[in-house]
Amino acid sequence: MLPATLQTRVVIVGGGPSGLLLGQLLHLAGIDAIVLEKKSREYVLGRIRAGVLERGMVQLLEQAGVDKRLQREGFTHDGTIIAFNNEYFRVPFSKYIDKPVTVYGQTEVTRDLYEARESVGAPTYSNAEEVSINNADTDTPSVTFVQGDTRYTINCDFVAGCDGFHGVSRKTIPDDQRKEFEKVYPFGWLGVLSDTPPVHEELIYANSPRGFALCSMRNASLSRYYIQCESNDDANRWSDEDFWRELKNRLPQEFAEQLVTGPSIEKSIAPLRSFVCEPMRWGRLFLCGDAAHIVPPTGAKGLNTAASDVQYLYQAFKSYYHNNDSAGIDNYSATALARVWKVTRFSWWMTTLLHRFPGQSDFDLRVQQAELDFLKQSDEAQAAMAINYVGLPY
Ligand code: RFL
Ligand code: PHB
Repeated sequence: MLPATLQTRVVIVGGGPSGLLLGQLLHLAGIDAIVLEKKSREYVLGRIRAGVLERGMVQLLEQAGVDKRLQREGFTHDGTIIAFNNEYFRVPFSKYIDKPVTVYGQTEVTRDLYEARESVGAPTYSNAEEVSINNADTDTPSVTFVQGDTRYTINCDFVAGCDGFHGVSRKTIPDDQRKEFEKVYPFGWLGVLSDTPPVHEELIYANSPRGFALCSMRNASLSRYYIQCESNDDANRWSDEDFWRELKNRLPQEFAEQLVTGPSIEKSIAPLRSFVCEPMRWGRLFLCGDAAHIVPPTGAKGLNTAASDVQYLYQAFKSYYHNNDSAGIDNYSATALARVWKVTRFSWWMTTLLHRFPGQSDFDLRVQQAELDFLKQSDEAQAAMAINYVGLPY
């Protein structure tokens, strides 16, 4: 194994959307950073995940200079449909807040960020193995990793842990110095991507007696649908035909009749959990995105919350390097967590409102129905949903 030593300001562990966005913003601010990604670029770009971007995230992508395709190809939505049994109503975001959301896939955001990073020649090491963060509680942290037959050591000022829920960053914080909060939901989401036009121009979140369903999209001819399933279900057990039948059974008849079906391009199951790690900083290591927190996808907050962390951390590094001011760094964890918990509450609320829970009593069902009725009738309840859905400010 050949040894090699590198030097940079910030090592970013993880080349998902948080790591790449932070890297691009730091690059534009003249702050050197190296991104380390465990997988290949093709693998990262093969993952189908989030599809709805808050205004704050779109502005951040604009700031990073990676919004051209998004502005061209993204769809602006200023409302969403909530369905219950065979009825539905619309929550018009624009009645309550002057901010829409943008429908544009995480896969495309990640592709745009990789291309931007490549075009400025910023260093990214893919297939980085055995990544280890060392001495993060001192003023001289370093990160080691293996790529091919070379073992690299990067000496740096700071480490940004953007390596997702299963990464090494969070686990680098000693057990007795972090507290983890977790709620696992007793179901998962079976998702299908299909080359078919979306059933409706806006998203449909449906609570039906057979469980939750969501109709989303990527563009005018690419749809993304989800249905609630058992946590331990296997996507291969579901034929396309079974999936479409089940989805139709969970939608109001008017939409079920309009649904265009076709072969699935991708089919996978995601577990649902809420998870928060406190604090989000240990010495010179800062956790960002899924490395620090997970939300259930109801409400589309995972990617967007990763983006708000990135914004706080980027501002903190900028103040530190440009103005010799470490207040942002010192306050990062508290500032990010204050927003993370509000988003955690909102995602938990939407999940609880729209899913059928195993063992749900008749009482629980009536309360759920009453809450949906209240949301349908109350401007105040819709306003609370709208301001959270389009994104709390940061
Ligand atoms: P990511 O996207 O997980 O990226 C982390 C990156 O770090 C790499 N990595 C390492 N790199 C170096 N060294 C190591 N030791 C490493 N260990 C891991 C990984 O390969 C990966 O490339 O986290 P990031 O950047 O914080 O972004 C967060 C978002 O990806 C996430 O919040 C959302 O995608 C969550 N999520 C969804 N959110 C939504 O809003 N709507 C959705 O429909 C939705 N679907 C999903 C999802 C997350 C899923 N996961 C994590 C299983 C569906 C799935 C399946
Ligand atoms: C998606 O399009 O993948 C999507 C949209 C909204 C959600 C979750 C996922 O709440």
